[in-house]
Amino acid sequence: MPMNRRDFLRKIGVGAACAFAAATMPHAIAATRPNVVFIAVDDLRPELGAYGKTHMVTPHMDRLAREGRVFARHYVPAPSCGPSRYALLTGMYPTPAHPVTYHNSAFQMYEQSIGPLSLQQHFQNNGYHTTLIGKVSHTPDGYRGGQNIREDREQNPPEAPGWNVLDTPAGQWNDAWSAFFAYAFGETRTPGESPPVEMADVGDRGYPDAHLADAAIEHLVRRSAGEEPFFLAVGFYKPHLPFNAPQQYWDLYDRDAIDISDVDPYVRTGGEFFGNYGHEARDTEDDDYVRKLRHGYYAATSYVDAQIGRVLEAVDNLGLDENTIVVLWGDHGYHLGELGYWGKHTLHEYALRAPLIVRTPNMPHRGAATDALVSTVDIYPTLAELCGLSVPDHLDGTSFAPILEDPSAETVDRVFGGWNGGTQHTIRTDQYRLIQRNGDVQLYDHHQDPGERQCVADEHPGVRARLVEKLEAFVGRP
Ligand SMILES: [Ca+2]
Repeated sequence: MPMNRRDFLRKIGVGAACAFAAATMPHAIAATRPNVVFIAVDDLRPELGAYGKTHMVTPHMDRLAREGRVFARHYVPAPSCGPSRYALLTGMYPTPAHPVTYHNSAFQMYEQSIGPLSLQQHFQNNGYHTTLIGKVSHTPDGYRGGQNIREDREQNPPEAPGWNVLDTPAGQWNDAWSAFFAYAFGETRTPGESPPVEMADVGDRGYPDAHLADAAIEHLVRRSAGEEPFFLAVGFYKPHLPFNAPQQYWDLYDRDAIDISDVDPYVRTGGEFFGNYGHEARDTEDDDYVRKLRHGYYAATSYVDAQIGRVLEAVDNLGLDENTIVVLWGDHGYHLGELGYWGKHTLHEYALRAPLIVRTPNMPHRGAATDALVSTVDIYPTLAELCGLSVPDHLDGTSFAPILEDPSAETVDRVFGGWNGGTQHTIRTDQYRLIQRNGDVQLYDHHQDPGERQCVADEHPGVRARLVEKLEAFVGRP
């Protein structure tokens, strides 16, 4: 139930004098350009109520979907945090000409001073106040070392330029990397030993994402009283490994009812999943253990959903919703055992398809999803267009603003992806996915086989040749 601004400020403990000042100067009226609240979620599959997955308890993302536009076919350009987020913030596909961009070290392009004008820099240059909270670029606080220790910041500048403020609380975990791999009670991961899931009887602030939401709300209060339009990016950590969440979110699911029929238990691959965590000497041929792993992922998803809900509630209760664009973005998908893989580092649909939900003020056809193909590189030009900024020349993407007006519109007919230092590439069209890897070509027909279980490259030589040509033109571009 929405409340008025003054009551909301009182509820969250903003003092009366400050509340009065803020209440008399609502930003939504002062600004002519829309604000942007960008919410990044780490390793979030499109396994949400909003994506038709009714077994999931994700009421807040589902509400955003009802009020905005769900992109059912949004693809990331690389199946890992660093390159995907680099593509987001530069509006550029990773490129073989700079293979570092196909690794988690992508942000080193800025260290080498060859990174282009970043999304947030473009907004900053156009009078926006820009804030980073949490994992928006690759490290969990946006600083190169990811340490979030004030004394280190001279040695560790931001990974990417253009933030007025970086403000990531680390809570009882003391530094951002420890918070990123948090276990309850201030504990953090011991690589190769800590379990991949944890259920602790703690409140929401027993894990870091609630602290990130607190910081985001605090900044929304502050910015809503300011004169400038703002670009606030908050990057939540869950459901990234370890799949940890307070018990109340585990209790939302009946483990025995969790469907694992699409898990292929006969292979156990996934370097991050099996290399960085201890697995109780049990393996993924054990159905109970597989259900426990999925249960953890679902609990962590519902936990982050609740924190996202708190941020959305603040946007609305502060009266910002009438002049604020909200974007919810997943940095890539995830295999939870499908195709015999646990993790994200493949070029399959499971790894490259990720959530994207956009809500704009005055959006027509609210709640209508779109099947149009879009890529993460399209977000930069879209936000620039919506906010009346110029569209820089270096961008690879195409604005999908027309799809926000009309969910049946289409803006591109193909999207691309790559991985592993630029040695593997993929092209996705309306019907097909083609993957090229070490001279091997795989082709999947999504009209027949949405799970990409049956390679049909030999059955469709014409399609194969046409897509290889398009893909090689993409890979070979300057
Ligand atoms: Ca990620």
